[in-house]
Amino acid sequence: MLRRLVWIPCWWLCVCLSAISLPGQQVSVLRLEESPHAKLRPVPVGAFTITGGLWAARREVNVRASIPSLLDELESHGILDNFRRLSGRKPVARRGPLYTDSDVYKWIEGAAFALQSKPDTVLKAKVDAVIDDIVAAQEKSGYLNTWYQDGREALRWQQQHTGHELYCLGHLLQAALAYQRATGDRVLLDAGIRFVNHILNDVIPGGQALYAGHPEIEMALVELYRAERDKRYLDLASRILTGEHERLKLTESQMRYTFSGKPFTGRTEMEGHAVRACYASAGAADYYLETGDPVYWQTLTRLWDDMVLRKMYVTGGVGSRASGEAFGEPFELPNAQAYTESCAAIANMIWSWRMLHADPQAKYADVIERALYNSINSGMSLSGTLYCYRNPLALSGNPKDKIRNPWYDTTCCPPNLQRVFASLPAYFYSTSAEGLYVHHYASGVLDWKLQDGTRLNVRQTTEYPWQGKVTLDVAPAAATEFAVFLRIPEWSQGTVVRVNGEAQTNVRPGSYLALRRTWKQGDQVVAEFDMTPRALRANPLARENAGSVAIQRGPLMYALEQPDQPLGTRVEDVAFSISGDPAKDFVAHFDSGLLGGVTVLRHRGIAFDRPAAELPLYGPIEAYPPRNAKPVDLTLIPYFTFHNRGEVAMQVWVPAQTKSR
Ligand code: FUB
Ligand code: ZN
Repeated sequence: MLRRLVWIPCWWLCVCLSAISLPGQQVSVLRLEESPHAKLRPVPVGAFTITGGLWAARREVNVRASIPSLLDELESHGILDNFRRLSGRKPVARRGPLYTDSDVYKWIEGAAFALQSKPDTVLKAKVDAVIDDIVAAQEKSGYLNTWYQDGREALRWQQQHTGHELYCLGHLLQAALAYQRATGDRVLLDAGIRFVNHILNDVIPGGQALYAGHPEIEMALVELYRAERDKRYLDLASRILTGEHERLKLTESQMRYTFSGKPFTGRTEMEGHAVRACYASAGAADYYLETGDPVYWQTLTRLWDDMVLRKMYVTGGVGSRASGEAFGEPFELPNAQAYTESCAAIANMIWSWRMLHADPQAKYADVIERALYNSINSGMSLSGTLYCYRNPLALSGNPKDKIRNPWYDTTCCPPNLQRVFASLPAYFYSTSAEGLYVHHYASGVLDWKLQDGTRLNVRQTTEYPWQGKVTLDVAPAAATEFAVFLRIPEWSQGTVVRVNGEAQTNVRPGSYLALRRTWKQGDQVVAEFDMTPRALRANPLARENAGSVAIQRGPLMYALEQPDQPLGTRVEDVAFSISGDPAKDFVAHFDSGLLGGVTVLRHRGIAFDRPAAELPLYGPIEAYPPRNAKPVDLTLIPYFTFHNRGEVAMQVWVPAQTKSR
């Protein structure tokens, strides 16, 4: 036997080893290998190992604390029992709103991405048990939804405006694909396909029109099409994106709010429920990546511009209005009242990610970075067990503003945050026919291949986002000519890039710098991004921000939070004092003992002697004499860490006075 083994040729060993490597190391979050209109292909989650820094810490907390504790919450709130009840495993009443199945699916998806990075038998066993409960609840027909089974059959497909049937199915499919890619196990995927086939074979032929009252299914169906190469799934996505409003008699306001029901290509502005609108747009972008329909692209770019130029917060959050969790009018961007649901920032990110793969422009990655580091990052506490549903840009410190909680009756955000953190390595690099795109920066090792099959190892070493220096050791298996496209963030106004010590030209903020050469082992790129803090103003039409500035350093937005200020100084009674030299105005200092280790900004500002709260609500001009001000040393923390020390006052936009020089 031993003698026989010795004869196994090396190439055969390689084939065997690649066959037993995990599927998650081969397929990304989006499988764009055969998508005709994708200019980029993302790398698999397992191809990039983040080894240190901010994201390594956040991802570790996600796996160690967040994913297990949310499973406990889903259990204790009866959300898993909703499945067991249908299979007869547990005789209990159904609990929670009608879309709770989706939260279980998103939890599975997050766990699946974690398994794509690192096999974990304990976690896998938990997921397998949950999947077993889910599949046991599925009807023979393929239908699967714990709200509309066992008593509500007659209501199926009759309440699509609010019913979330397709939404839950979409999350089921995404979870199933991620789990199949992590483990090779198709049990959940086959259950999802049975449900889709039931719609195709029974529901539609039965005369039922379809309507995504909450978009999500579109993305999932396109990804299912990519995985299974069954054109019916792409066509079903098209049917939903086109809408069947005449047959369903939907009202205009229903279609505006849900961003569904009528042709996507007729849309001209981001409106209605923010998560719905961005999920629909992400699904439409997926559809474009497969079809190249130019009208879809025109619509997508118009909508994306509407969001980014007029309706997005400086934190990357979207959806200003609590009423309807909706987009507001252009420039309607209140700070304390900002709704900015975590899911909406995530939806912005996943939509922008699809746009980037259709058209590799740095502006899409810049928006992803803004949302990821700020409005998404804030959504999960440093402990990993508390979550923001809303991510406002100002808080008064009122104890009733308990913005971080372990559980919400509508618990969409926690598992959504988990799946983003767990899948994050996939968002750092993509390949193109020309080479490698580097979108984001974190210490870690990429072990992947160029599109011509050349193995490629890239080691990033950096303290980003605390420091601006990034070193990339680029090592293809053999010397190969290709381009490394390095994203120069729009905020980095003075970037220096060197390749093997040689300074590069044409380094423009907000673009990809193409470094074309024959790359070989030992080659090194060093980028020095400009981390000078920037005082940002807002468009005058964003009226609440008039006279104020928000401070950004690198990708991070900063905030004043009460505990960091000198005793007796209230954040609502201070102003920044801007000299015009931001490096001197805001001095960066890494504080390893604060909030898990963050770079703070120190600023010599001014504090007003008379609290604004004591001034009259209204009065003649004379009632508001200039307040006396004295210098005060203020400290700003990264926005994403707000409220990790209780319900305290916090502010991103701060009044600014210009110092005469
Ligand atoms: O409707 C399901 C989820 O609940 C939405 O995505 C969130 O915005 C919340 O409304
Ligand atoms: Zn949410």
